[in-house]
Amino acid sequence: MSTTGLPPYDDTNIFARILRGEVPCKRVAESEHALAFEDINPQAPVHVLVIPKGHWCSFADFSAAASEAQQAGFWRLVGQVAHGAGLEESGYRILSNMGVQGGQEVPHFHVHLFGGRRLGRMVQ
Ligand code: IU
Repeated sequence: MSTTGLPPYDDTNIFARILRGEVPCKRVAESEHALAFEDINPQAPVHVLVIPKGHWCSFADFSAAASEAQQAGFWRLVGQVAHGAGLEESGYRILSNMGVQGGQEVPHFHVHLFGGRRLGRMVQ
């Protein structure tokens, strides 16, 4: 068990299976370093998940262990998806739940991108 409360990376998790093409997704964008797809249970008119192409359980792992190129490539795609969805004028939110206490359910690092409506305060 890691300090995040998550077990070590397990490549049978659902996002790893999506990355391998074993499970379908509604793809929004893709780059060498990351894949963006629609959340299956959207919480806003735009709700996209962006995941890195690598084996990182959480933001803690990704930020500590991914290369500079991997991190830059990942965040570049997050920005491109927000731009591509036309959200820059209205605004949007990016969020990553980190670890069990942070509410993370899928143990492959991901960022949520929300937009398309006025977003309320969300820390509970
Ligand atoms: P979390 O940050 O780990 O709590 O969010 C996981 C998200 O993954 C959540 O919003 C789910 O709706 C979403 N999701 C998905 O898009 N496709 C799936 O097959 C599964 C979860 I399982």
